[in-house]
Amino acid sequence: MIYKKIITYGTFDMFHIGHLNLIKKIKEIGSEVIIGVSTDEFNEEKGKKCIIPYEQRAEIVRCISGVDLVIAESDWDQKVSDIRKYSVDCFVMGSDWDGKFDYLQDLCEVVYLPRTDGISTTEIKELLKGFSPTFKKDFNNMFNILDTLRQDLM
Ligand code: C2G
Repeated sequence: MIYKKIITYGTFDMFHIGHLNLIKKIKEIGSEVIIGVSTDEFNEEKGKKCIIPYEQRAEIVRCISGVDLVIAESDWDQKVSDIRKYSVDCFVMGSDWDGKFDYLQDLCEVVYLPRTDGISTTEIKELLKGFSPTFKKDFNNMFNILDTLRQDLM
């Protein structure tokens, strides 16, 4: 292991393989893993509306093997005190945050790991919008019409 204690932060809404891949990569380089999960209120501040409430998002992350501690992330500025409080020697984020937390380099190593392409909570939400109840009803109606036409042609 390269680092004793690693900390990272995130919303982890609609938990997906991109989140898991990051946590797995963190586990490969750190003995102890602390994860700050953004509260619902902090997410509003980030301009994000969560689908899954904080308690459930935190519980999912807490139950991932290799995650040693989950803390609430309630504001942008708590990272400095968290790094000191937990004697963290490495702060990690996915590469979409590249450079954004370099100011923490005075306190610990700052590492940006490659994010997983092709998946994001935003994309999942967009996909789900397409499966609204009316969409399903319209799809079934269309399917029935096509089936009737097929039978007429037989
Ligand atoms: N991530 C990833 N690959 C994806 C999606 C996300 O590696 N396909 C990473 C992000 O780079 C981040 C972590 O997973 O490091 C959590 O992502 P989000 O839940 O989207 O968190 P975010 O909204 O970026 O909040 O103070 C930091 C913020 O709380 C980060």
